[in-house]
Amino acid sequence: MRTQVAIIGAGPSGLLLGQLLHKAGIDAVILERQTGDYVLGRIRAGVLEQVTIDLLDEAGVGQRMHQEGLVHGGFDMLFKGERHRIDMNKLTGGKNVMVYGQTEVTRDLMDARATAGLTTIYEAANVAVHDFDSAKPRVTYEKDGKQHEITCDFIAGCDGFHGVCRASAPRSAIKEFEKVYPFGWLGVLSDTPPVHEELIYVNSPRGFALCSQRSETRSRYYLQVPLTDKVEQWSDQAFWDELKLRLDPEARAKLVTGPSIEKSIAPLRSFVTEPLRFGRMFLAGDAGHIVPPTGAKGLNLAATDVKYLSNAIIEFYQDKSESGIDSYSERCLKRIWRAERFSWWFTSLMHNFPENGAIGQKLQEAELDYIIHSEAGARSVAENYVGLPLDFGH
Ligand code: RFL
Ligand code: PHB
Repeated sequence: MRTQVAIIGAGPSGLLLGQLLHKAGIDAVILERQTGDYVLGRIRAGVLEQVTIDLLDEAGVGQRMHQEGLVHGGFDMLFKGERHRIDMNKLTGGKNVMVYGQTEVTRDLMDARATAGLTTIYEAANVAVHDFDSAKPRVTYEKDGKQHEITCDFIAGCDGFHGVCRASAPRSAIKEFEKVYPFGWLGVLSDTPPVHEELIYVNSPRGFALCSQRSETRSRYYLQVPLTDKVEQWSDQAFWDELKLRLDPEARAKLVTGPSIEKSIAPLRSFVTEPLRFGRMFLAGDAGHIVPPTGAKGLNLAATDVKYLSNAIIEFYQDKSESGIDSYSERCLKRIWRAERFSWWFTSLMHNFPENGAIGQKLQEAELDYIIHSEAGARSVAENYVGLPLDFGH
């Protein structure tokens, strides 16, 4: 088989790239290790920045998001038992975020791809990338017990943190920066009304908690837990009991509990690969970087990587120019490091680090107190949370 761009991974990065290239008349094939249902079953991100919303519109898949997504102009920070609102909309001159699940974004992109009759090969085993140092890269894979080969002009590594593309880059050409946090997030999805109309980020001496949502009838909650905890140890009752202990009295009284429809533990990590280009192979999304989820930046960063990458590839074919692909890595990394910085900072501010002792908790509370009382402090949080403009710093 021959295509212009072989995309590895049918998560949000790969699907969005496929859609943007299709809109520009560029042919792409997507190879995915899992089934479509498996990809849709992964409950992950919930908050979209304006740049992501705009991109989904540009890709022609924004209709349901605008109907069903919830626009949020602020969120609460809870510390020392009291809640304080960060009015993002006011602090950023009118910017908001949209609460719309990654599952729904993925579903919309999958539907658009199916409607356009585009090729996604699910359950592709042993995907391997070859010759990306030349002008004729190849991808091989197995499907139904047979070996297949795709020749292409470019390979897009949209295959997440555990993918094959980054792992295939020459070790001498790659630099990796990593920080692993000493805790994880235990997440529960439940068909119960959210405890509050906006998100609540909680700093408590018992550990971080987050009250999020997917709709007016579906809630998503998270608890900071030790990395050694196993999800089987956490009954629904134990989860709700612990969440209540981390909330303020009003939220505790209002919280509606119910059976979990999904429960999982995710480790927290900051990770960046440099560069993001290896000849004719590019990394985008979680394949190139990971942020801890506290700042809600992972999916949004994936979307901006894909915007830069699709622009670069379109420029290559339409204008016969390599300047976009030459600057891809550097442009992306600037935005990535800004989001890494914010996500690491917000994670450090909100979580309990037992090794920092009682003074660690006091210093966090003093910083939170400063943020809510200083317009400059609150604005800094707000402008990062809604997402820095694409041309920031230029
Ligand atoms: P994905 O979603 O991991 O998709 C990669 C795809 O590649 C496939 N794959 C392969 N296919 C073929 N051959 C191989 N060898 C392959 N290896 C892997 C995989 O099966 C998969 O389908 O990466 P992508 O597309 O870059 O998307 C990134 C986002 O998923 C991720 O950044 C976000 O979910 C992060 N995140 C959040 N981001 C936000 O912007 N806002 C949030 O509110 C937010 N909350 C979260 C999050 C991530 C979380 N977890 C579980 C890590 C909350 C959580 C709990
Ligand atoms: C979510 O709803 O899954 C979510 C929201 C905000 C975050 C992380 C996750 O910061």
